[in-house]
Amino acid sequence: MSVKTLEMNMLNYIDGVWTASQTGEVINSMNPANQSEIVGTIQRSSMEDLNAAIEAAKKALSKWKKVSPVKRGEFLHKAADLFEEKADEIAELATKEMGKAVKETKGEVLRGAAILRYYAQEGMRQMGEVLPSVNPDNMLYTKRVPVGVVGVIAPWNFPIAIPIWKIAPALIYGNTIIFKPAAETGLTGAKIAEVFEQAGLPAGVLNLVNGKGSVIGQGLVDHKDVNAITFTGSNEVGKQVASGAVVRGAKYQLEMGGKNPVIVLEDAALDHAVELTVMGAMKQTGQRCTATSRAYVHRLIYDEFKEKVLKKVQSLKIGNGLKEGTDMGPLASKAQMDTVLKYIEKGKEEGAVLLTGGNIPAGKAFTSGFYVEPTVFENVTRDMVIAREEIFGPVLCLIKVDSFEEAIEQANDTIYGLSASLFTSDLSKALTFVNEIDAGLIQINGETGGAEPQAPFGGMKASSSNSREQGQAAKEFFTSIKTVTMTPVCK
Ligand code: UN1
Repeated sequence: MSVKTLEMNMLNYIDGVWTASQTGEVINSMNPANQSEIVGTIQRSSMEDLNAAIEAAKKALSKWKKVSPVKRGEFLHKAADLFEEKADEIAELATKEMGKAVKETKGEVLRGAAILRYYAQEGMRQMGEVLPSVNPDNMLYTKRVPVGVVGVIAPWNFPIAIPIWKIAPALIYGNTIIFKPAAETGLTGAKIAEVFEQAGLPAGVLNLVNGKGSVIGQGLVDHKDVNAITFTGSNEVGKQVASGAVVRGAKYQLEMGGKNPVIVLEDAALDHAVELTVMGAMKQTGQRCTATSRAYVHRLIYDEFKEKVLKKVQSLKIGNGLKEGTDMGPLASKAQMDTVLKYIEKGKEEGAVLLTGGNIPAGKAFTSGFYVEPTVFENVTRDMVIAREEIFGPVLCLIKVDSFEEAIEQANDTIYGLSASLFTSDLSKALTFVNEIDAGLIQINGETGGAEPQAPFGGMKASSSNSREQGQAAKEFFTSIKTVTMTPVCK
């Protein structure tokens, strides 16, 4: 197979300068829709590169934290304008790097712009509070200050929106950043850094390095001058980030896996529930920590729901994400495809019934990429691996239940607690669900995925480090509080 390299070679961005890595080595970014295409190259950063980036961020901090938050907001607005202008170009690049449909990557760029605008305005809002003191003459107040140098470790599944939802609050609250995108989407990561450069961000405020999580990510976690680490990725890596950060007393924030359930009751608007369950499971080829993974469906409507789900799933158009009309692109990498196929085999082995999908789709166009059919299982029991582990692929499990109570009990029987949906028209059941379900993100008649910039995002149990991102919640992570007491004394 002849391999075609597109002309894109992105460098590291350190202290306002685009530089080649001291290793002299690059990493190829492959197109998962077409293995014969190298999208471009990124740098394999060395520890020296990383140290230089951290040094630059440390040096830039003393000035950046003194810039008025209102002024910092102007940089964010400018970056938002640029992301909107370049939405098509960046979306196309991200789709080439990780495969999802271009309507989704474009949605991400626009979401990124919305996040930037939200945090730009944040620069005009409260950064502390005045409190009453035991001494009525005292001035007792809090002042929020930056945590300092922040390491941003971002995943490949949302290569634009997730970096921005970490970078935007970090910037507005006065921190400086070392950004390490996932190696699979390093070119998109570099484009993000380029946009901030074009927005006029001072040198050293945002730095970019590339490489393996186990080397560069771990290096960031372990470095004495990195005050906080924000991470989105797997639970396995999240644990390493947390233990490294704890050892040296750094602040950390983890967003990790999910095994998100929907419950469909007999009084649900069925077509709506079908549509959102299928999209929740298959959008982005299931590569979302918020993806719908288990559907608990009331016995009375189970057969009808199943039939409609299968019809919808079988109508999904699989293909190159760049093509108009594609619903589901390839998985992001060979490793991801192998993992998903392994889970499908495991499901069959353990006795779940495969209703549709389960294979690499037939045809040359598909074998040259990392495609897997949208897959639905039934007769899935709670002890099966496919009911317990996060698959991160287009696999949905249908589970018949006798009651709402049984559905909640089974839905909660997981180590995860990110998102959960209930489809019903019964208000009291909706209220019970909100009280009883163990999830940080709850939807009534909505899809398990999705997030709005102004609302806290994150999970319970093993899905997060009990922290939340976005909205006002981001302030907790990206600032530290000084409590100030001013006592008047008469001379
Ligand atoms: C969404 O569902 O739109 O990695 C956001 C993830 C999550 C973000 C999901 N941290 O899939």
